[in-house]
Amino acid sequence: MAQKKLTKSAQAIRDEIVGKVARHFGKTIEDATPKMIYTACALTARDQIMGKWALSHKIVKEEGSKKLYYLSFEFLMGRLLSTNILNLMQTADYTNALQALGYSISDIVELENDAGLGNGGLGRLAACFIDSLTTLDLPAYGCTIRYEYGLFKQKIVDGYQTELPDPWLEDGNAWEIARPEETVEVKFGGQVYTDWYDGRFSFRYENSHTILAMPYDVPLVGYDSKIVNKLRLWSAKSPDVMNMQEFNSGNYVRAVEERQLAEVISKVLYPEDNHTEGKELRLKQQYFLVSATLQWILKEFESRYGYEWSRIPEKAVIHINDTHPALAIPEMMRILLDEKGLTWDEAWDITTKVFAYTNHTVMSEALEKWPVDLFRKVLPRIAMIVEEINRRLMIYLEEVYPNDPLKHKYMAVLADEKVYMANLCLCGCFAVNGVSKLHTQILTDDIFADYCRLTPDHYHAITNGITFRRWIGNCNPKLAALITEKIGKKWLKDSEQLRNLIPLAEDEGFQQQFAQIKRENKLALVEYIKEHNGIDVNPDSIFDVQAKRLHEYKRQLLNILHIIAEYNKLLENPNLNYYPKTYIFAAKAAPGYLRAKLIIKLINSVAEKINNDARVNDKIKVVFLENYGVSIAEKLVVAADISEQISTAGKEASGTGNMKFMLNGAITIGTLDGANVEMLEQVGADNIYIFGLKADEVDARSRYNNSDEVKDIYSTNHALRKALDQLIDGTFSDGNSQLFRDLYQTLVYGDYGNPDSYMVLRDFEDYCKTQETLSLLYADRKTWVKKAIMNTACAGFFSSDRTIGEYNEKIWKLKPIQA
Ligand code: 26W
Repeated sequence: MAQKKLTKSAQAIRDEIVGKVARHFGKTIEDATPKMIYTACALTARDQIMGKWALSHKIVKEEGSKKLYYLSFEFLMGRLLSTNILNLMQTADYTNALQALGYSISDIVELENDAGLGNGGLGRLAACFIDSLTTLDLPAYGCTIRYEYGLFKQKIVDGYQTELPDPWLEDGNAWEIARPEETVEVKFGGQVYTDWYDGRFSFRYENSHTILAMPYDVPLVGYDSKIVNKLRLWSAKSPDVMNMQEFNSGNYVRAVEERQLAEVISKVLYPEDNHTEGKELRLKQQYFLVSATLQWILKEFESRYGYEWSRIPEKAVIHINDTHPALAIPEMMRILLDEKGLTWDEAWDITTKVFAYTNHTVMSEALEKWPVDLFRKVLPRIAMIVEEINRRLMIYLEEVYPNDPLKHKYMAVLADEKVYMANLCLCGCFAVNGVSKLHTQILTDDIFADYCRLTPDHYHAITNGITFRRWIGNCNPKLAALITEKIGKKWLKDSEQLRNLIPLAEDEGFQQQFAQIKRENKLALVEYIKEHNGIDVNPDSIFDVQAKRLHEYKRQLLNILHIIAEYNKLLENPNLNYYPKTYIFAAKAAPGYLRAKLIIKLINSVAEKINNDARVNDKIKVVFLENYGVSIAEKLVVAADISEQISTAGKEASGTGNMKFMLNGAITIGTLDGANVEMLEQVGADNIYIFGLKADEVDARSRYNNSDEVKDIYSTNHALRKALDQLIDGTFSDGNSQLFRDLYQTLVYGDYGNPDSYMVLRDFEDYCKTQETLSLLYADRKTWVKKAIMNTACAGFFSSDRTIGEYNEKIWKLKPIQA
């Protein structure tokens, strides 16, 4: 291929890459491996970011800016090279420089391991937020654990999910900078003694066990921004290289064992999502992150403002991303009381002005509660502080809600020997928010209602968002370029400008270009599926995608039961006029969530049967893509025609995948749940397909046993009944009638006598009808494409820049840096 003449800036980048390969690896370009080229690219981008960083640091310091510390156990960053290059606005230069060296940028960026430090929505949201914060020039630090192993890799073996470790740091991490000089000590266990000293109580810890927390910083650039922020990742280290006493007495294994035990704290991310189990190691992780982070925050503060502790809320705001980092509240109290010598009232006054909390789920099994005994053993001083917070809370509650012991118990931080983390946040934070309008309404009217009545102005609804730089700019470059060609380039930073596309929805030329890009993206996915699953997929079939964690409330079961019914229908009517359809699933299940894993097996078994049945082969295909994560999401959202957002209404706090599909022109089939409600508001009822029970209808049904209603549906809806019966007649399990019996059982009879708790049967008929409407619509290509364009055009509201703007206005009150 003839090479383009390089621009000056592309030449400079090419020379930088060549230089890095030489200096870092001692190789010429000809001898370098592609992985070396990747690392060299990352290092050149990092150099530029570092240059900006020093400057930005100076400005933040000079301006004395208030800073946000966003504490989260998960930051699902994905790959960084291409988004960093995009944010530096150098995509074209890197593309051309690499091409001149004989490489394609898309191959090179694929060599980076995903930073998979998260389970799902909550972790990816944190990553989108940090991009928007930086893009908006707001000073912020993300704080998390440097897990040596991210979320497990999923491998499908014989249709079953198996889990493999994710050693993402194995080849090194070009983006991080170790900061050993900022290491702090975190103490666990031991005993607490009180002394009367200098006219006041003081607390002494004895026999506690020290673990070192060493930070690694990843600098972050925003899109066309002035500031460089950072993600701080804490890694656990043992203070002792090895125990020399053991070593000298010949116990070589024991000598290093202790060290390993210490370091296990930052070894692996817990793979549970929407479920908590109360494991000691998890509690240690929680305290490790918050203690290290708070020590750092207060040290920074002290070095600038001395002992003026009451000014902390002026200079820092600390965000607690779900309850997992809630121990930051008692830890702040501990440091202010025991180390800085403040009184309880002084310390509490500061603490309750610094912390803000976001709730991300209403699923009761996800609400954290810890046995207080475990607290007393692992965190004895924190246990004392929590007890005191609770004692004072009870006095206050008796004043505001007199003679109501049940309510007091429900609102307690400590009750029945358990620590209730959400209540700790509600009584210790100055702001609380839900992640969509509907979700916030459920919080304020229902599960947090009694707290909300006390300080209603603390409660906010802030609908989630996604960063458009990654979720269209980077993953759908052709569509991004087409949009820029039509409405100018400002939309990547000013997302409401996408509305300027609305008139183009009627423009035939634009429709064709839009449809052509979707087709090209589908072709790329077809190739990926062929390579990874060995399945031939028709690019002209409807791509119907459900990609998200596997959970009963997300109802992959509803989707697969409908597919089974479609399959049956086609077998019964071979001449049916049927628009070809490809159903694509991608989902990880928590390793201990057996029913979710069984649903994965069912999807794979149904896929196996249908894909190998010549009678329906040109009509339906079912694909399960293994190892879903950020990078696979990037391939799926751009290629989908239909986006499945079919959770039981009231259960999905917001969803953010829904927004990614919408932005890239997929049409949603969904319930009135989470942010779907607001998608409907934005795009209008003509352009989104809503079905099923509403949240209040679901709620009403959850309050009484409705076996009769379920029985009635089972006996009257024949297609559904047949699909259900096929779960236990061996159709999809080589004659084994037991394999999927648990799924049948929970739907038809229920776990505790309450059948169909996620309303799969109740919503089935409406779902099928809506699917049929969509298939008919797809055949009318023009109308479909028009609606698809409308989805992209109306997605502007879902930019995380808007979300961050709202957080800042309502809660954080940070000032964008000026200079
Ligand atoms: C302690 C175990 C655990 C781990 C993770 C419990 C709960 C979680 C998260 C709260 C689960 C989660 O990711 N929730 C999702 O958060 C997204 C971002 O706000 C929302 O869009 C999703 O609807 C919500 O399920």
